[in-house]
Amino acid sequence: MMLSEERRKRLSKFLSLLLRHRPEKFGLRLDEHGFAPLEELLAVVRREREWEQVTEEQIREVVANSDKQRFEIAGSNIRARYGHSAPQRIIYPEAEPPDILYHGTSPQSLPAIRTEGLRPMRRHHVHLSASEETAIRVGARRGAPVVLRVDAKRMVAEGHRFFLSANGVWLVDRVPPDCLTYPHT
Ligand code: HQG
Repeated sequence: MMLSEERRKRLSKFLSLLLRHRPEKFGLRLDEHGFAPLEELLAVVRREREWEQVTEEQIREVVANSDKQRFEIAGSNIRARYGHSAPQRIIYPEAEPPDILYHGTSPQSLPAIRTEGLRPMRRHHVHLSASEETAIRVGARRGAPVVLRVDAKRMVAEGHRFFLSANGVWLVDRVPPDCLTYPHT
C-alpha cells in the first residue's frame, strides 16, 4: 500500500528523529557512517502505535521520494545523509569545496551571525550548499529567506576542513564572520 504524501512526510520526520537525533532513545545503534540495519529500524518504527502496520516497502518509498534525498539505503542498512545532532559523531568524506558556498537563514538570525559567524547550533555541522537556489529553500523554512555567501576558498586557505554528504550538502565546523558576505552590504 502506498502512503499518502502527508503520511510519507510524517514518517520521514520520524526517520529523521531515529537516524539523526535520538537513535539511542529508541535502542538503535548507528555505525560510524550513520548506518543502522534496516530490519532493526523497521522493528523500531513498528513499535509505535501509529506505524504498527508499516512495511519495508513504505520505508523504501519515503527514502526514494525524499525531496532532498535525506536518506540512503545501502544493502541491508539505512542512514540519514546529513543533519545529525545525536551525541555520536558521524564520519563524512572530506572534500575540496567550490570557492563560494551558500547558506540560507532568516533575518532574525543575522545580528548574531554578523558577530559570531555561522555556528552548528544543535547539529554537528553548519550546512552549506553549492547552489544559491538550495540556500533560498533552506532559509525559506523559517520565513523570508536571507542568503549568505561563504568564502570557502579563504576558509580552506585558513585550514577549515569541509565534508560532503552523499547528497551534496557541504558540512563545516563553523564559518567565521569575516568569511561571510551579507546581502545589501
Ligand atoms: C542559524 C535541512 C544565530 C542558521 C536543511 C539556521 C539543511 C545562527 C539555524 C539542514 C547562528 C540552525 C540544516 C548564530 C547559524 N546565531 N543563529 N551564530 N549560526 N544560525 O536547522 O542550516 O529538511 O540546524 O542560519 O535543508 O537551517 O531537515 O540548520 O537558521 O540542509 O532535511 O541557526 O536541515 O534539511 O538551524 O538546516 P538548522 P539549517 P532537512
